[in-house]
Formats: sequence, structure tokens, C-alpha cells
Amino acid sequence: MLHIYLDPGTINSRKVLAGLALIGTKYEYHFIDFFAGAQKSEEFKKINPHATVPAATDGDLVLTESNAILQYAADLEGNAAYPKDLKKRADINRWLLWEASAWFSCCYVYLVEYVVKPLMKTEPDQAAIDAQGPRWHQLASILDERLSKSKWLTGDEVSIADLAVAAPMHMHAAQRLPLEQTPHLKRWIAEIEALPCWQQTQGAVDKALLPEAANGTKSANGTNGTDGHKDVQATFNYTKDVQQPTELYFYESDAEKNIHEPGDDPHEMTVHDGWHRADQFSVDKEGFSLHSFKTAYEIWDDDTAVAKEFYPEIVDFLKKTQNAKRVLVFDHTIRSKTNISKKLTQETSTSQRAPVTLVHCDYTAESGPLRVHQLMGAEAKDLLSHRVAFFNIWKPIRRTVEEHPLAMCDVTSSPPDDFFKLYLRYRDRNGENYVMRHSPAHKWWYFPKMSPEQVILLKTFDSATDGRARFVGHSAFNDPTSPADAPTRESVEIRTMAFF
Ligand SMILES: N[C@@H](CCC(=O)N[C@@H](CS)C(=O)NCC(=O)O)C(=O)O
Repeated sequence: MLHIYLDPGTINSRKVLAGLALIGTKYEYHFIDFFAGAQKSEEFKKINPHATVPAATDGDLVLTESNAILQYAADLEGNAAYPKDLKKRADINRWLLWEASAWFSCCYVYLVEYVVKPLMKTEPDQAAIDAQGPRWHQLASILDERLSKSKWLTGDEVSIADLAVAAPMHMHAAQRLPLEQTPHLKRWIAEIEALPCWQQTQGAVDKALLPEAANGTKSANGTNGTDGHKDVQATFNYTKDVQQPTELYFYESDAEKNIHEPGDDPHEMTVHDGWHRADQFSVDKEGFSLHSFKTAYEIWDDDTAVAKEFYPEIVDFLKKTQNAKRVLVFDHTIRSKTNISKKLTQETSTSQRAPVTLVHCDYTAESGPLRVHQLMGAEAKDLLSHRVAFFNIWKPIRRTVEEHPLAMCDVTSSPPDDFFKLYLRYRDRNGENYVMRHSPAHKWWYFPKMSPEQVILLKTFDSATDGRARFVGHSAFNDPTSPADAPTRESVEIRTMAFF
């Protein structure tokens, strides 16, 4: 009888458990509490002198390598997950060796920094993550290339190599693995996650590393709770829906007196840390999504250069990720240190502004189409006869965001009725935004410590009225857990319209 000694919350243990479930091996299970250090006990070291999990025994055979346990178990049963054909087997073996010698250690850095450290209430080491980035991309691109050729790593059948290689990325959302540039790898890991053997073993992993997700419990306010999530309480400036119109003037005028200004209804709300399900948000459902985004472009104080050199990257990105036929980038705003003292309504400031701490959405059902007419002239009518959507791309610049992060109000928690108009009065024209009335049902999300290699996509208008998200409320907020000496948040927001 095969005996296995492991803690299902660790990468290599989970690999073995999922593998044995795939193969259908019978075994006797011995829990070794990794998080309590039981692998280092004298008693366990008699079985595995390396003091690591997993280990397996079968009579006098002792195996202390997860991949060797998979090979042995598959051979015990004579299983298709480890075929006897020499060439197929050699191909599987080389992936098993590659995983143990290269892939595991690379993915492990992300697990330690983004999952384990928050669990232990210590800060991730950004330098360690940055140092691993190029290696991760190099290794992931090799996997991606392989997976562009077949459904599974070694052909049409799932093998133990698939489970071995998937295990180091088993928390890929919480690990913040940048999967955007490797679409085949992303497709494959989703297929792994649909396997019954993987699903059966997910609960134990979540329980060990993401107790909040597993139990549905809330973390303590403002702390990195024992769950590894950084949910915080923060004030959001909603607007009272009064009889008179809500307005903002961007120039001095007598009419400005006695107006109803937005942001007069602050409420304390919970903001949920979205990292544990970062790749599951969608612009069509929650109204926003998170993507990795690499650019060499860096000159943010030259508007002409931004438009000429950076806008085309955004056009490409939206065409690829949203399947848009045509994309127009029409505006951008830099929120930076030098702009922090600028008033929201400062008439002369256009591309350089301070973060907005007002719950709002940039367009309304009327101002969206109007903007298409203003910018697309004679083509507008035809373009508007098909679907048009506006996306804001929000990207940290220069450094990781340490304060005033951006939060999004999940569209599934904010029905259209929660939005009403804010009239923007300019000297030469009127504009419209939506502001929001408060509701305790609103669910807020943010991605703490976003890096310049990540972007949030916000849907600010959609002409489609088929039930998909059309307007996402959002706001910068004062994160009470930001260190007092945190460097000022610097970001760029790019406004676009996409034609389908
Ligand atoms: N190459 C070994 C690695 C086993 C290993 O390093 N396991 C980790 C848990 S995933 C461990 O037990 N580490 C010991 C420790 O951190 O004290 C295998 O694949 O089984």
C-alpha cells in the first residue's frame, strides 16, 4: 500500500494529491502540518531526512520527490497519464525535470512574496519580484510556445507533466503571475482548473493560503489579515441626490453661487483586495478588469510624445484584449506629484491633474454618443449604428502605488438607478458625468500596490443595452493603511473609444 505524507496546502503536496486523483491511485494519507513545521520533526525526518513534504512509502521504498511519486504511482496502475511509449515518456520526463529544476523556483518567488508574506503580515520584497520578472517571462514564453501546439503539454492527453508544471502556479491570481502575454498558458491553466482532480484539491489550498476565500469571512480592517487579503475601510465621497441639478463650474461665474456640488455624502465603505481573483474581473460584468502591460515608454511630462509614442500601444492593446475593430485614443491625464495641489476645477489644467476622490463615472448615456459625434464628425452616425464602448486605461507610472489607490464599484452591486448626472460647466460647452448615490450594497474593489507593469481597464460607457456593464463607478481613496511617508501616487489615465 502506498502511504503519502504531505500538507495539501503546499505546491508539491498538492501536485501529488491531484496526480493521484487523476491516476486513481489508492493510498493511505498522513497529514504533515507544514505550516506548523512538522516536516522538521525528528519523527518525520526518519521517513524523509530532507525534512520536506511530500514523501511517500510503499513497503521499504521511500520516495522524497513529488515528481518521482507521480511516476511511481502512474506505473503502479499502468496509467495513460504516464504512457509507456518511449518517446512520449521521455517528453513527459523532461517537463518533470524542467519543473523541478527551473519553473518551481521561479514561480515560488511570487508565491512567497504575494501570498505567504501577506499571510505572515510581512511586506513583499519588490526587488525580489522585479529580479524574477525577466526569468519568469522567459520560462513562461517557452511553455506558451509549447502550448500553442497542443491542448496539453505533451499532446492530446493530459499527463502527469501537466499537473507537475501547473502546481507551482496553482495560486496564479494571488501570486499575480503576469499571464497576459502568454495566452496559450492562460488557456491551459484554465483547463487544468476545470479538471475534477484539480478542483477536488483546491479547497485545501485555499484554506491554507487564502482562509478568507475558503471561509467567506472578513479580514480585520486595515490590516493584512491572517487571510493574506488587504481589505480596508475607507471614506468614499458619494453625492446626495437633491431636487436641484448637481454641478461643477470650471470657470468663475455668478451662476456658480448656490449650486449643488457633488461629493457631499461621504460614507465609510469596505474596499476588498481583488488580487486573489485578479484575472476573473471583466469589463462586461464587474465593469473593470486587470491586465499586465509592459511598455518601454517613460516620458510622461510631454503630451505630444505621449500621444505619438504611447497611444499606439494602447490602440494595439485594446484591439487585442477587447477585439475592437477600431480604437481612438482621445485624451490622457497624468496624476502626479507636481499636480497634487491643483483644484479639480482648475480651468487651465487639462492633462495634468490631482487624483479625484469623488465617486463618479466619466460619461453618461447621453454624453457618450455626443462625444462620438464631437470627435468622429461625419463618420459618427455610421459608427454609432454598431456597438461603441469607452474604456479608460489606468496605469501606475514610475513606481508601485503606495497611496491613494484607485477603487472600483462592482457593477453587479450598483444598478443604473444608483447613478445620476453631474453637469460640468465649461466656458464654451457643458459636459456630463455620472455621480453615485450611496448604497450599503455597493461592493468596492482595489488592487493594493499595483506596479507600473499592470493596468486597470474601466468601462465608462457602452452603447450595448444587452445586460452587460455600461458604466463603472470609481474613485481614488485615502487608504488608511498607507505609510505616512509613502511616495505620492503617480499614474496615467488614457481615455479611449472602441468601435465594434
Ligand atoms: N523537489 C521536492 C521539493 C519538496 C519541497 O521543497 N517541499 C517544500 C514544500 S512545497 C518543503 O517541504 N519545504 C520545507 C520547508 O520549507 O521547511 C519535491 O518536488 O518534492
